[in-house]
Amino acid sequence: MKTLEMVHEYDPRPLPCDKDSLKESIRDALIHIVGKDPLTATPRDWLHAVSFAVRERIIERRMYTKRLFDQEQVKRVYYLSMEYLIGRMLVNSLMNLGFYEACCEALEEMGVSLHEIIDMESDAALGNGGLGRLAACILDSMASQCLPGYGYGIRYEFGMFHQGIENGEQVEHPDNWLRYGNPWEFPRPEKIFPVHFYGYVVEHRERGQPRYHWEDGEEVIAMAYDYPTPGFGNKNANNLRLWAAKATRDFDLDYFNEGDYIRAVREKIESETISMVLYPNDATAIGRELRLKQEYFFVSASIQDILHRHAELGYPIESLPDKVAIQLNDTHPAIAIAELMRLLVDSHQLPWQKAWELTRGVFSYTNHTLMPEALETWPVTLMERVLPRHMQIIYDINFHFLNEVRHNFPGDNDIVRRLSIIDENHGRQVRMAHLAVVGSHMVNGVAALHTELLKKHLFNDFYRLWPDRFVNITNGITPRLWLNQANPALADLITRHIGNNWTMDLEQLRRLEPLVDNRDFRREFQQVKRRNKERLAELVKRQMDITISPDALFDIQIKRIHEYKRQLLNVLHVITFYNRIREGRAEEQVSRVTLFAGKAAPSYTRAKQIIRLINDVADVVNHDPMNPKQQVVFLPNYDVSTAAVIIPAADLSEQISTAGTEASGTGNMKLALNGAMTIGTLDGANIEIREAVGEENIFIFGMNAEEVERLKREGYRPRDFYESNDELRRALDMIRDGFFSPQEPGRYRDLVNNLLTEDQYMVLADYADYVRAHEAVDALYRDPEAWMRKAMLNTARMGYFSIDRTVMQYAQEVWGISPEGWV
Ligand code: 26V
Repeated sequence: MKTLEMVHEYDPRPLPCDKDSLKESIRDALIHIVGKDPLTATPRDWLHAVSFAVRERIIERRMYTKRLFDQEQVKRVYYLSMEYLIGRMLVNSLMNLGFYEACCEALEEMGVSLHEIIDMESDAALGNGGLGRLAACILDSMASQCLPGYGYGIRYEFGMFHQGIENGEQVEHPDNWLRYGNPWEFPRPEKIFPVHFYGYVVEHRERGQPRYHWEDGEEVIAMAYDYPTPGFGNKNANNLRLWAAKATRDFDLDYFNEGDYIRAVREKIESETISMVLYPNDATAIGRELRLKQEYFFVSASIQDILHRHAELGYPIESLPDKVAIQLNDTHPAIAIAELMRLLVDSHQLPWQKAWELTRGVFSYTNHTLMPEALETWPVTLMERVLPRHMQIIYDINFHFLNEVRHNFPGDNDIVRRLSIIDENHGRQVRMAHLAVVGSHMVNGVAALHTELLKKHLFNDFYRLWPDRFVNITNGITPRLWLNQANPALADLITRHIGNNWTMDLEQLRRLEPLVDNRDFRREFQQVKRRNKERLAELVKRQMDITISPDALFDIQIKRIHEYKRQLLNVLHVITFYNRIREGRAEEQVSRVTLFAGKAAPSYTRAKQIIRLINDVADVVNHDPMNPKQQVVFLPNYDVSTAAVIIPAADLSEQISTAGTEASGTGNMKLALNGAMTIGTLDGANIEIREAVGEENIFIFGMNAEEVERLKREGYRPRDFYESNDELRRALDMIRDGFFSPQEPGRYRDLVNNLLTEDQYMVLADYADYVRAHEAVDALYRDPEAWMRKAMLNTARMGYFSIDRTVMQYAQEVWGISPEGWV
């Protein structure tokens, strides 16, 4: 590790971070940047002033970090992702920089409460769910571990929609997160790259060689916005660069000579729509032209930027894989493979084989889902129209690739058809996952089971061809946000007993294990959970005017609403529990609050129905005077900030997807780390969580992935389960016959009929064992001491799931980079 060195007379003398210096910076920012009188400034003015004072200190670090990386000629890794679910930045920055306390005091002396202004900041919600949050955790880890890692993405004008609930139903509102300006970003009007669409390709010969020119069509300008990201407890800051689309006319001096002025303005607006809105994970998004343009837009700008930096640092193009690694976060940026080939072959005029060797040396690809409907394909006709040169290059890549396949599997035409990048069976489609595998030197799944299933099913042919290309790198979460920030009371308790090294070395938590036998520690642990439950109860009261009791067991399912995640299974248990109470068969059962939160894709009708059902059931259950033991809550607008309040308050974590469907899950890790017990299937990372915490400290139920496969193969008949289980039949009949929707008795008829006839995710098959597992939960919860011991062991044994372990694995096994940074 190096120490900071000033070489230029104008170099920033690192700004002091004590209370008085912060006070001065905040005051200056309020007056000179925000432009407000301290006497009349609003809470948002103060928020912006503090943010400016903090970012001054971050950008200095960024400057020195960049200098160091340049000087040491390090290899950099670029993370290409359509999504970053960052959340709020002020507290995160203050904590990573280590002056949260100082800032709190500085503001207090100025008559402002940090706590009151924190909530004014809008979440940066530039992602859908797990994949986007993983990208944000990875950025935090790279900066904290001094790895030269850069994020590239899109600066969406509108992020993930805001979810409202009206009459029990989801309504979507636009997320205008930039409305009040964004103090965290540095616009870089000089960092611009042209991005080309449409047009056609002209072939000509140059010294006997064919050369290709992509001509005509449209051009959009990608302009950079930089978000410097500070590491935790060090002096490093990396960079997240988000691209916004700007009309070329803005950079065109002839603009004012335009004849058709109105048309010119319309074209400007059209080109700027490219970065307007984040697509929800929605079946209707698939195959949309604007989405393809978004993908190519940010990929093209990023690759140009990367090559530009490489050249500026004086490196020859042949050394690209020695200086650059590019990680593809799912297939969304996979067109980067064709784009790099295009630039190497057409602009740098490298021979195809050389260009291909460099390209494969640079790229690696992470798969995040096995769900067939989520796998990206693009109609060849669309690709030909929008990106004609890329389509040619994809054909060429495929030509060379299929020759290799034929060589390895002589005479096997079937495997050629299955492996081809072009799917000929569904009206000629480009399979982006195939392009990603062929163009990468490493492909990884995100949990052990997921990687095994990739090798066995989705990528089986590829695995037979190139077994060494496949690795598993199990996901992780950042302890800085998900324990230190979200759960200050627990963080403090832990630090008092084992010191604070756990924030950067989560395996340290193992040292808590002996403390499970310490009665005082157990009591303190329990008090922390209690306080966190009170904090959540206050939020529920404030937002929904529902009073929930912190004495009850908090049973939590928070994630995107999707059939495979089986919120319906949870609802069936809620109804079963309700029926037992009504029949006086529930003396043994503990009081429960079942809390759901999550968004449904706007066009995913069934998922929206599930939200409505949860709210209908909540309405009945919560208003039944004969039911003091049970409450159901659907908390609207789940996002990073609400997750940080819910997770520390959870007793029970619902991870109940059909085995073989959830690639990993990361909410499962956040909840267990915060001392919630998991009720879950043997799916995704749940399997590894069970290994880590011990099978006696987790409630596993239902079929495993093999059993699911077998039942599907042998013919699944959900009605058999319905007919042979009285409680299940009763619950389903109540939903179907309008018990929870008396105003509209037929509301859920189709939903239930679908469960009885198809039940794609085998809810009914797992129901009985799920109810049994919940009985075991109840039995344990009745013994608070025993429960607390197990909950504590969950916290103590979750060290493996630190994102720092994940990122170090990528660094060593995939990227070939090592730490380099300031102390
Ligand atoms: C996308 C779509 C789009 C079309 C409709 C259905 C559908 C279903 C799922 C998805 C998810 C796409 C990728 C994704 O977000 N995967 C998540 O990645 C997390 C980080 O690796 C992982 O923990 C989650 O298990 C995985 O679902």
